[in-house]
Amino acid sequence: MKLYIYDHCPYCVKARMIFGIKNIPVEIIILQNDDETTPISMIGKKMVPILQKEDGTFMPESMDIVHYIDQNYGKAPVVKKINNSNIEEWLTKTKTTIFTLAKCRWIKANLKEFETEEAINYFTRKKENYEGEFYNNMLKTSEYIKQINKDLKELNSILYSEKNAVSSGLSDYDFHLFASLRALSVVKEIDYPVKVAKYTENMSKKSKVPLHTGVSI
Ligand SMILES: N[C@@H](CCC(=O)N[C@@H](CS)C(=O)NCC(=O)O)C(=O)O
Repeated sequence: MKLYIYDHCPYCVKARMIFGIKNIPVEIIILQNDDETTPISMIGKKMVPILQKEDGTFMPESMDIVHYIDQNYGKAPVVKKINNSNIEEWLTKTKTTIFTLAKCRWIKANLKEFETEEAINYFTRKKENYEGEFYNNMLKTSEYIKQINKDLKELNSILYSEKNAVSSGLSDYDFHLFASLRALSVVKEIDYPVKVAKYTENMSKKSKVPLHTGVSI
């Protein structure tokens, strides 16, 4: 199987996680961010992640990929479906802060999807149209870090354990939560409370999706 992704993409992180967690071999292919032709030829739109299954067909949608792999590969399924978690509220509340901090940094972090000027400009233009200039967002760093540090303390108190987000065992929320925390790992000088820090490291190891701490800005 092949998984087409961007390294920064939180949805792609979710899809990557299940292969790592279940030890299922997959070839990871990182597309250039301005490559519209490849994804459109596969699924009719410019969106990743895309899984190329063993029969050659293509599957989009991160959580569909997670459940497809979980149910069809490896031993018994490992992902529980749980509704209504306060983790969901936390993720909704922190979305703007986390991704405003991350987006203006991803283009500077030497990620593979941003190898060319054209790829960087494509991403910048697309995001700045809706979310304001990266330059200005970068200037708001200390204000946003203050906010996320407060939010992370709250997460520390609602997190089930150092290993799981909402219950003993994996759930969809582990995929959603780790995807956001991994996005945040491109930001330097965040104060991670102990349980959140251990959860992030444990999930990175378990899923074999490396954090961006090594290229953080
Ligand atoms: N619902 C989709 C959303 C995927 C998505 O929005 N991917 C973004 C990358 S993070 C994308 O491909 N956007 C188009 C673009 O970057 O031009 C999923 O869960 O897989």
